[in-house]
Amino acid sequence: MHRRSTKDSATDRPGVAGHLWGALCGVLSGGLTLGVGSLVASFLVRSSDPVLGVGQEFIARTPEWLKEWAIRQFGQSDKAVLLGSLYGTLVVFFVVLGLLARRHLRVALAGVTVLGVAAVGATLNRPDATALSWLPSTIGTVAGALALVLGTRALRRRGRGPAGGALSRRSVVLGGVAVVAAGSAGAGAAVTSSRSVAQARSKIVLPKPASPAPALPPGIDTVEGITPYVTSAKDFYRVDTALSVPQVDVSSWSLRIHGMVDREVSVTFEDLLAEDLVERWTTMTCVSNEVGGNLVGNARWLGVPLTLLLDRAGLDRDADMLLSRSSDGFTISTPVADATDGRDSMIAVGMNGEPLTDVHGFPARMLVPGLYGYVSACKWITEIEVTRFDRASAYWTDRGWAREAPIKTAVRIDVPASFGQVRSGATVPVAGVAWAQTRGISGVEVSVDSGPWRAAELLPSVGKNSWVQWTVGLDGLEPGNHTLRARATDGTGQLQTEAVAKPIPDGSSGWPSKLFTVV
Ligand SMILES: Nc1nc2c(c(=O)[nH]1)N[C@H]1C(S)=C(S)[C@@H](COP(=O)(O)O)O[C@H]1N2
Ligand SMILES: [Mo]
Repeated sequence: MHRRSTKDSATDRPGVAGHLWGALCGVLSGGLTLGVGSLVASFLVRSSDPVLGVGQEFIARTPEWLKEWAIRQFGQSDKAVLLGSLYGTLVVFFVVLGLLARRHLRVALAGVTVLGVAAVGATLNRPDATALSWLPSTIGTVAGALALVLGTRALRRRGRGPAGGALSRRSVVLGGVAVVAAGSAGAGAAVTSSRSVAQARSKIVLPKPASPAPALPPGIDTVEGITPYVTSAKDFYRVDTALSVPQVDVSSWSLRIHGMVDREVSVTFEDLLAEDLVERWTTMTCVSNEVGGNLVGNARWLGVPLTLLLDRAGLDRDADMLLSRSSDGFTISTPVADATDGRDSMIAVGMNGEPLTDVHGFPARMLVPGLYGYVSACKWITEIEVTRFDRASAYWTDRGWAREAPIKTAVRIDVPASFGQVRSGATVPVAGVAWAQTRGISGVEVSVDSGPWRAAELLPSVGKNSWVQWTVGLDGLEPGNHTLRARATDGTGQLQTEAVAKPIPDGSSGWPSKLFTVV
């Protein structure tokens, strides 16, 4: 009895050093689980990465209001925040397991196993899962469990903390090296894959369009602080469900059009470039854009007219929906009527004179002017299934967003800045952008402190599918706080609605306002 209790005293009450060792053991085990998992995943399918799998599953199961909140709160960094909190949770989880392992190794092992099973489930649930998707999480879990067993054994054998012996110290170093090696090999493989895609992309020479876009007219971008008329790919907003940007191998890529068609059509990237390409200015907008928000951008897109490909396939007259699918299994439903009514719908391969960037859908994406992105703009597109709304549905429409989602007339005030200060006595410049794709903008008006509406000047535009910049100077404002409001009228003479609506289910509405101070 006496002997046992002396032995136990070392493992039961190991002091701070022992706790640290336990926690470290847990972190090493976690690092190995994830590192080895990622490493194996990088050799099989990127999407079978345990963390990405769990993250994607997490996104898919997150309630709508929380997702909305995250996008509003963190904007473009929503994915970084998600991954960060996922890693944080995992670190805490493994520290707890490491501390538990000392006395309840079985419980700790059960914990690792539960996590492993969850990761396997999540990766198998991915739309692009393969027959081997379960493997990375499984091997990672085995590695993590092994680390936990060995680490705990080492501790028990020494009966002391890591300060107690060279073996412990060596195993810490070894474990650490293994984690770093596995992790960096996994990361390295991911970098290599995105590099080879970047390299393939840099070799692409886009042909001159058979039908070019109009040149930019003089007189745009003339107001300081106004949104640049052309949005660069770098500054273009990004919205998608992909935790890691899909890296598509362009040499094996193809787009297949099938379903309710006379004949299936399959085109490679080379096939697309060999067609007569059209180039068009189009402003894209996300349905999640709030009034005054920046999930909107204007670019010069190069691509193959969608109707050319659809005509080749021959649509069944009963078909009313195009179901696009991306390389990562995301789906988008587009009404056939909108896509084929003569607007410049295309399968785009170029943006502002360059091939698409990976973030914006390389090698090809769909574009239908006048429809919010989630019902039109499938990135990394690989498939268009011609079908019917009563037979199929898509990712966001399954989650409560509208089936029909034409872009609503909208205006944004860019100048003055929110809560900006302007000098009294001088003319106050006011400026912004307005859009009503397919209808165009015929006027923008502003009003200060609920005073009379004043017409703004519209700067030149390149067409109805692109936004227009507007500006107006305000004189004689008293020092103090002021509220500015704006409203636009579309090309059909319809004033944009004052009714305030949230983004869900079919886009926000309402007149934007801005507070500024004359000092
Ligand atoms: N494959 C894929 N395509 C997608 C999405 C996505 O999540 N996955 N999001 C859509 C949404 S909601 C919008 S608003 C646009 C955004 O395109 P961008 O990121 O190039 O601006 O892409 C659309 N296409
Ligand atoms: Mo969107």
